[in-house]
Amino acid sequence: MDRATILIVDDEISNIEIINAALEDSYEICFATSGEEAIKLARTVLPDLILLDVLMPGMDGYEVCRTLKDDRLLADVPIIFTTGLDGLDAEARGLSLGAIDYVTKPIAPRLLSARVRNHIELKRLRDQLAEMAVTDSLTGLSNRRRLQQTLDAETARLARSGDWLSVIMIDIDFFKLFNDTYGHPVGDRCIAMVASVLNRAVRRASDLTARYGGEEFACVLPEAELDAAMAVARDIQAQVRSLGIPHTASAISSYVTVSVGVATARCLPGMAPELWIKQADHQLYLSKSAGRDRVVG
Ligand code: GH3
Ligand code: MG
Ligand code: MG
Ligand code: MG
Repeated sequence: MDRATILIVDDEISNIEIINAALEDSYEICFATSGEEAIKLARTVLPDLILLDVLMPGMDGYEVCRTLKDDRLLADVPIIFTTGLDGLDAEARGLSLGAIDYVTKPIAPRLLSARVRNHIELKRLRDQLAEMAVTDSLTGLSNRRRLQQTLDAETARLARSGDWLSVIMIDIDFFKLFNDTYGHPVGDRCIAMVASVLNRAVRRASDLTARYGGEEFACVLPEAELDAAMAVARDIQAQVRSLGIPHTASAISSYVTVSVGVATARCLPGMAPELWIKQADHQLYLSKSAGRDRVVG
């Protein structure tokens, strides 16, 4: 398991040294000596936890906390205030700003490392749950929820530059007959193998492969024009065929095949993400009508 990264923020180096000594054996540590520096560093390293001093010249800890909570990328990073200020008011204020815990100086190293360990563990579990909530368990591809989130985000982002977006829809041919012939468990394995083809064919980090429903899949390709998207789609179609999964009941082949629809358009402000899905689905329908095992774009 990767070591978690902790960002220590304190204007006094001696405090950083004490905290570092308590944690360095178990975690990757980075530190900042001002609020401004902390925010910059947090955006580049995306820490798993932040230990944040309250009293600092310039931006104080409360202000840093507020800024981090407003940042989409950093809002979920747990923050523990470490401060010489004690008293109910200071603690309540820190917690009400969204900090997860509050420890007062002088730091008790054993107590601090125990609290940090618990919060890191909670963060891992939360990250795992969040990942599960957007992942299809049979194939490991994104599920429909992440597909929708990604489409929403990408259409909004690409509309600002008027850039291209392509969506590919893939559907396994005569799959009901496949299940009828080989049984549902073999059908599940077939779905998983087709999914692995998608992951091989779609390579850019910004691309997304998703299970849209039963034996249907979707790929989102930001900044891909029609030629690029068609090439990916043909690659998928050819690779599925060359998996060579027997399908004796298919009316068109001895092997499992897929039909593919491609939708490509420039993103413009106000265009709904559903347009791409609808269009790709329509092209997929044309591909089925034209005989299956082909790409229509
Ligand atoms: P077409 O070529 O027109 O796409 O025909 P088809 O039989 O593939 O289309 P249809 O949509 O009628 O059937 C899809 C089948 O996929 C029906 C359903 O039993 C099966 N299916 C859906 N989800 C799963 C799944 O998770 N596992 C398995 N094994 N089968 C599934
Ligand atoms: Mg201080
Ligand atoms: Mg279908
Ligand atoms: Mg089908």
